[in-house]
Amino acid sequence: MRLFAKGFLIAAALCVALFAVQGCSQNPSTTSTTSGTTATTPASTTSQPGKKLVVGFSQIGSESDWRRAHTKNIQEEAAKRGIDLRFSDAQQKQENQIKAIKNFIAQKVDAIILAPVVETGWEPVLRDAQRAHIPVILSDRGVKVSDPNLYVTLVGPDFVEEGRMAGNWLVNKVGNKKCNIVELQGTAGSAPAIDRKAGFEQAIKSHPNLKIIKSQTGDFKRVTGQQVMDAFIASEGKNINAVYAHNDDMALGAIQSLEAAGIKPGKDVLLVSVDGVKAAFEAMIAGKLNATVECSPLLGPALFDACDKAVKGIKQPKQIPNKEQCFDQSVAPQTIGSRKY
Ligand code: GYE
Repeated sequence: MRLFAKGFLIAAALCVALFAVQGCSQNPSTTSTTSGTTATTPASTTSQPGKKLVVGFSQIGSESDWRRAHTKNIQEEAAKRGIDLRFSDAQQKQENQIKAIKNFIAQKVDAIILAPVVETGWEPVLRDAQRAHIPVILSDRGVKVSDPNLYVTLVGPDFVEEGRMAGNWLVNKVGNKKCNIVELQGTAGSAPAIDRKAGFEQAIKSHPNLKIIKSQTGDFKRVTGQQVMDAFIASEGKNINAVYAHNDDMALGAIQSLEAAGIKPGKDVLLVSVDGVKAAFEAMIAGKLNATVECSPLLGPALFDACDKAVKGIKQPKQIPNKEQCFDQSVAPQTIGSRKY
């Protein structure tokens, strides 16, 4: 009897030790921004050692440098962690994203990462995933749903704050001078387009010398940004003092448009945008873009940490943000070397 009890104790101690080791190795890069209770939640079968985590990733498309860096980062991080990533490019269409999610459900993936092109219209397919007990983690953009339990968490920044930072930069730059602004909006109905507009408007609200005189979508793309800017110049001409673009690609398109019209970007017309991609830093160094608000696309590690936790049933906050800042021409030369996207 005594021998049996001793044996049992040793076995139990071994189990505890093994569990502790596994717990560390399965979760190698938990970010400081995530929080949750770990102690009592049982691990699901999908988190067993040796079994590859299968994650479906519904990407919007490849509309911008930001998006391409985002895809690359997620694919590289999946490879690093030995995750079986099923990648689907929706070419900007929500219907393709819905199809992709249905496919992932049929494949019985462990988790789904969704970068939703627009905010609305997701309820039915998210309900399908919920019924199949597949957790959905949102990347960068938010959705509007009546039931917050339809997704686990949103790994992404505060777009309103980004818009505010861009607006504050312009307010400081122009001081008391009159400033007619044209706005190049992101994809209609997308969270960053809606929120970056709102944040910017908040920042300029109490400064009547700054006014948005034209605002139209350029779909987050360089060529569309250029075309819309051509139209702005055709109707407003020299009336334009500044361009606010919801992303760098559209600002870069606007720069080409201004130059073609014989207007000096960065000098005759100020330009401020969002993302902080390498090409924006190059444009700042060339004196053509004045400022950009950083929005990091390097979300892979935080997204897969969130997937890991979700399959283990660990509670997570509803949003996992990342820290951002505004860069202008004065810091671009010494900063460009350390930019990672
Ligand atoms: O700013 C833009 C991209 O959702 C944060 O999408 C993302 C935005 C990013 O196309 O360049």
